Amino acid sequence: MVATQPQSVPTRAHARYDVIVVGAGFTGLYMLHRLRKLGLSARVFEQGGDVGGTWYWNRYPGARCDVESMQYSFSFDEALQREWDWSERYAPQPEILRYANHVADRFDLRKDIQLDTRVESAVFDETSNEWTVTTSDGATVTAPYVVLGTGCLSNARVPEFKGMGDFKGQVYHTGHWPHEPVDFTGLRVGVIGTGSSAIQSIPLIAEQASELFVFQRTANFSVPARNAPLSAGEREAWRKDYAEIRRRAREDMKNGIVQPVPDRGALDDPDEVRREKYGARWNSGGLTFMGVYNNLVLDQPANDTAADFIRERIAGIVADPETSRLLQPNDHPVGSKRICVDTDYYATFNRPNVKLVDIRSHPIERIQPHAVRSGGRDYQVDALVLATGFDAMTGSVAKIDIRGRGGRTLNDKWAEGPRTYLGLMSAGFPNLFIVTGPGSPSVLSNMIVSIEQHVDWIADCLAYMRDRGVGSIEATHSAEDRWVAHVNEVAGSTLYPQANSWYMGANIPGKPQIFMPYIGGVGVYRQICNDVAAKDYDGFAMVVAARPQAAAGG
Ligand code: NA7
Repeated sequence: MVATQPQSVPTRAHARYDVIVVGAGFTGLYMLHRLRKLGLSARVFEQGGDVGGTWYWNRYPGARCDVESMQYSFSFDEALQREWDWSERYAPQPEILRYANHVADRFDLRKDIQLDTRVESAVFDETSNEWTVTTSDGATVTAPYVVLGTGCLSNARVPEFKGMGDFKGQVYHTGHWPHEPVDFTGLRVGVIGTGSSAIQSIPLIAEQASELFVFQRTANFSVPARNAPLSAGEREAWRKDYAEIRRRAREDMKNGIVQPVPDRGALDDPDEVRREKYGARWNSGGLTFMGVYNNLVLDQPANDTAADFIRERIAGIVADPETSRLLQPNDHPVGSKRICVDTDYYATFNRPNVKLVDIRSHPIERIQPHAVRSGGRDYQVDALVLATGFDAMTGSVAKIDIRGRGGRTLNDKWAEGPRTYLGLMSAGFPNLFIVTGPGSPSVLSNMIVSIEQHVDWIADCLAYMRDRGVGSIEATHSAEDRWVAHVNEVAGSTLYPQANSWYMGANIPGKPQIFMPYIGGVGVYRQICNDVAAKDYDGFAMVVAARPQAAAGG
């Protein structure tokens, strides 16, 4: 493990800060750094035992980022990006966690971060324009501003299988993995779920387990990562042009990942050319597969060409015809859920110790003390891995009792689905900022690009308010209505809403089904946010403070 630094000091009861930040993932770390630069006092509360957010929790075997390390890293500090050497094309989780720790130490952030502390409630006082935040250690702190950096994929979801409590073996969730390595050698293992976490971990678990049963409800599209060590020369090649690469990621790319920009749609090329292009991307590996053509998530016939290509590749890899058929996704357009990036996932099903169980046709009936029962058959297992995902984007926010104007809770306001203006604020909840929230590009993008943009926007906004003696900022209902309509309109013009994905909240029973992230692209979105700021925060209501605010800094 990584953290060897002294842990943070507990908060004084009734302490007061300029800003309270929830979460010490990449958002919390950079936000704190920016707030310090503004001379503001801040306290970060983190429920985990160390910094790193999603990379602190997701320690399952094979966990790594699906965005290349040279792009999935902070750009705000020139020396940091020149000095940190990523070892592989796609950094594994322990290395990303080391990086988060390095950032915390390098910028001396730890002294304002309180670990092992959950924020339980945040209540806005309309008279003082302040938030009162209570934490799991019983402390109460106040601040004019709260920033939610709670992450989009940090609230692990455990489905309720009948009989779960009777299971006698160990149960692991990929998003809540133990800190010690787990050894499956000689064990019969069941993995439930075939999303990205499962697809990354299954090949490694299969190498250890005596028998591995993979319980699949929905097949996913996955492309090879082609992961490899990064040489010093390759790192230097990136760095030679880093400023321009970062600029392009921020401004020119839809998803914040620099890649060749397609100049045509899939049907503009003859079949052989198309196959050649898909083949080249398949061979170079990674998420940019979806960037071969400019209409793959817009046009069904175009999408079919890419989906068919991947299905053919699966058929070419997996020997058993029935397993191959089951592994070929057929119920959603490719890319309408983030495609997975794998190392030997499909080939793993050629191993004699690995069996795919179709729980779409035969749902899991119950968990037995030593087995998973599906289709009337007991699959004997000694350990269970739940790769069943997250209550994404809103789950971690929903766990906090947030009360805004008139005592209304955010959960009540969002009962029919999250509503925000720019993903940054929700009307009725003044001075509460959300980073990479619903209504922003968020999970559709390179998260670090999006985090930096949000944090910078919020920091600039706080400086603007301080300079003008403004005590509160709040999204107006009309601006929020217009933004929600725009987010839905853009989503509706694509194939994304056709998938039952966690983008839609479809994986959580009872969760309203609304397409949460903004598909317009990070470049367009950044421009919109900049324009709003340039027009004196158009769509936000600002109220001049009755008395000087503590956020005036010092
Ligand atoms: P995902 O992508 O939400 O995958 C969860 C998987 O678990 C998926 O295959 C689900 O099947 C399956 N699942 C969930 N609940 C059940 C129940 N009740 N029964 C059977 N199967 C179930 O989460 P991941 O952690 O893999 O990835 C999350 C993101 O992290 C990923 O998109 C990357 O951006 C990084 P379903 O599809 O719902 O039929």
